[in-house]
Amino acid sequence: MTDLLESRHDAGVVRLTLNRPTVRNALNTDLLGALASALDRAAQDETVRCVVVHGADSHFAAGADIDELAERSASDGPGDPRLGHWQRIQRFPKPLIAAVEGYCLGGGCELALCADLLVVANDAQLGQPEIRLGLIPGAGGLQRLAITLGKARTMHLVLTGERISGGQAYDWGLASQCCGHGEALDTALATAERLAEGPPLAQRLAKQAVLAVTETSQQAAFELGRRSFELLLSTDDKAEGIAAFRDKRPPSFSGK
Ligand code: CO8
Repeated sequence: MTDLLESRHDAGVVRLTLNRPTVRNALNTDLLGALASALDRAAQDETVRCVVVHGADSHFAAGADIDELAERSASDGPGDPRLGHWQRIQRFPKPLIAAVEGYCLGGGCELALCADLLVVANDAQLGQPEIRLGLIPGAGGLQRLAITLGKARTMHLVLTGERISGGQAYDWGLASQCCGHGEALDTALATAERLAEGPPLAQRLAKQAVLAVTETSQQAAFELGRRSFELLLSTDDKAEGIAAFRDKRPPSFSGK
């Protein structure tokens, strides 16, 4: 089965479906690479004006693939292909909308936060549970949360790993639209259709200008977060966190 489904919703809108439903659409290297390549193609194709990304089977994505994460260590470093895939996703220059139902966790939440517009079902569940694996968010999610939510709420989310509902994410300013259960994709596609009729050059520059205010000036913080994530990949606590997830038991962390 293909991990990423790609279709034209209408003339100017591409729909990308994360499609690993048996693992709640967890983002493995192949899926991330396919997503990055699809966005590269959409960026080059003048007929594409807007992209909507969502998950199959009523969930967005439950994070990085924990089986792959178990094998990663600090020595993978900048040569790790996943890093390049994330960078290509984050550099997509046209409007990108994430339509979120169900679980939107860890790297899945980080992917949703990369989108320019986030449409959430009110009962979706968003969170950064990496701390329970002895890790931190490594793809810019921590920084994007801090920029939008400020210190107190971001600390709470990343230190406890607790989830918030889609309704809460909307109330806190993380999401641009909130809708009922099962309505996120249609709501996102309707917004995408409107964007596809807009002026592409002005949209591209508007996106750049907003990111310049909210993200570009924070590059040192993004870089520190990425390096901290890489360091944590080789700790005993990460190994214990992942073992505990697999054994379906609470972890016992040693601080090493
Ligand atoms: N990776 C791999 N497999 C997963 C993942 C995942 N992230 N999430 C769920 N699965 C698998 C489960 O192992 C299970 O498999 P099996 O059927 O073989 O036992 C199957 O999906 C269904 O899962 P559950 O039985 O647990 O289903 P529930 O509905 O009870 O729970 C949850 C769903 C809440 C999503 C639960 O599975 C869960 O907590 N998953 C882990 C969530 C998590 O910790 N995510 C963070 C991962 S770390 C991360 O994302 C770091 C990103 C770093 C980016 C770095 C860029 C450089």
